[in-house]
Amino acid sequence: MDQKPKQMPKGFLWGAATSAYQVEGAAAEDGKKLSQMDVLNQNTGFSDASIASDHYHRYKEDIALMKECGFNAYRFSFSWSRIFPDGVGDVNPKGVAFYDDLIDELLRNGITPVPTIYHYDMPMALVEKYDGWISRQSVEDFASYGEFLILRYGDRIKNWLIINEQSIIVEFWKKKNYIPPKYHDNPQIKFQINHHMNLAQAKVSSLIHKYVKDGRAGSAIGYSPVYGLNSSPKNMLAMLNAEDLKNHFFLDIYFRGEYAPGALNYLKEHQMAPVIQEGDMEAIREGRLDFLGVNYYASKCVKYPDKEKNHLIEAKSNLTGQKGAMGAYEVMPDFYEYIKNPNADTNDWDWTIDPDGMEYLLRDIYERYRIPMMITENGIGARDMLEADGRIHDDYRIDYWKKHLKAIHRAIEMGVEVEGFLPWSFVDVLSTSNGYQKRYGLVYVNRDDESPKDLNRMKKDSFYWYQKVIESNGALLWNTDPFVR
Ligand code: BGP
Repeated sequence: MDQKPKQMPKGFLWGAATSAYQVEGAAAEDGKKLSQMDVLNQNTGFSDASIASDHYHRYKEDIALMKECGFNAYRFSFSWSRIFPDGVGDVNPKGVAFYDDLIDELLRNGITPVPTIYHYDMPMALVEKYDGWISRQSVEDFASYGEFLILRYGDRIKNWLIINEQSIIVEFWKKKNYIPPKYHDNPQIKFQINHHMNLAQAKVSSLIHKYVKDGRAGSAIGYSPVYGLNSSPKNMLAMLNAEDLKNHFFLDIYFRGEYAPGALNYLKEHQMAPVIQEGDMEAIREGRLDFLGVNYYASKCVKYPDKEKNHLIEAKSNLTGQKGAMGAYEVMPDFYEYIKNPNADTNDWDWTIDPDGMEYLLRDIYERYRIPMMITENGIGARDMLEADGRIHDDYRIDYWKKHLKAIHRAIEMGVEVEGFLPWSFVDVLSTSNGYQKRYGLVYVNRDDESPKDLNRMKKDSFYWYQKVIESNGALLWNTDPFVR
């Protein structure tokens, strides 16, 4: 038996993640104009994005906390409308200076910046001008925005995540995009948007390769391994169908420069395939990515659609946090139907808790594409309680991350290249569906949906635990002493 103590490989990136509209606040300050997310988050019944976690004003305090925790990396996203308030044209010097300062402060503290260029927040000006991603003009405008970032910050940033969670943008296309109502009944639009994003991402990837010395282009995919309900041949086929449309459909583009044929043909049969122009696939092939950021929260389970449900049904989130209150499970007719996995536990918002899924997906993706990966999101949303003594006892989060980190380590033992762990989230942020009711952070932000209160930062128990995990480069995960966790 190999008695070498278990830990993560040398040089492993340890940190956490956030995104601009969910953490920064200052949504209309210092020259920034609104993004589609700032607008979509108004009047939801939850908090909006105008203050969020006030990171725009508190980034130095936040970076000091990252350093205290031992981070050597941090994933954040640029806000397009802070840099270009109208999406194109005049640049906003104060916005550019904010990211200069943020990046320099990270570097001064020994923390490698891992930025995302686009995390759902298309400038509202471009939505008003030409319906945002629905127009092909978005490809050129995104490339200009990306080029600006690369030329400005490329001397300090090597690893670029270009687009966050294209798969989720397709699945929740009306929630992750401001879609004018006239398109709402046309599901082809979501695959057209996706095609434009594929082109935009490929262009920016080519620019990274052109301008950044040793630069690497990546993307953060929202990824769920799909399990079949059981060994019934039809259900196994449904599993393959869902893997094709929900996973290979994106990763085949990123790493092979082509659409997964099964998924594309299915979309053609159902009049949902994107319009692909001459030269598009060449551009996509040229812009293939170098690494993958994996956002993993939950696995999915499917069966072949029941007769009475065999029609297009779009996914809807659980908005109340009452287990079982899922809005709707997605159905693609004659292809698959999402269902609750009868063999796995869930959190209060019906997200499956499945650490084995982490090992499964890492090995599965590596088998298919042989690419390096980093975990760019992973975490558990919960209603954290601030106790009278100012502590937050989030044992469930420690347990969740401990199991997922062990699964990552197992995948590494099996030969998968995993370069880092940047879980969701660093401080509590505005949830995409549930405001501040659902929290993910290592650091509590003292606010709720009703009031921003004092926005003070408080370290949760998971912060102290993670600090020790990082210090030991993961070895602590295998410590069996009940007094050490
Ligand atoms: C991912 C997003 C993040 C984040 C997270 C948690 O899909 O990239 O932006 O919010 O999910 O989701 P939610 O906030 O909906 O609980």
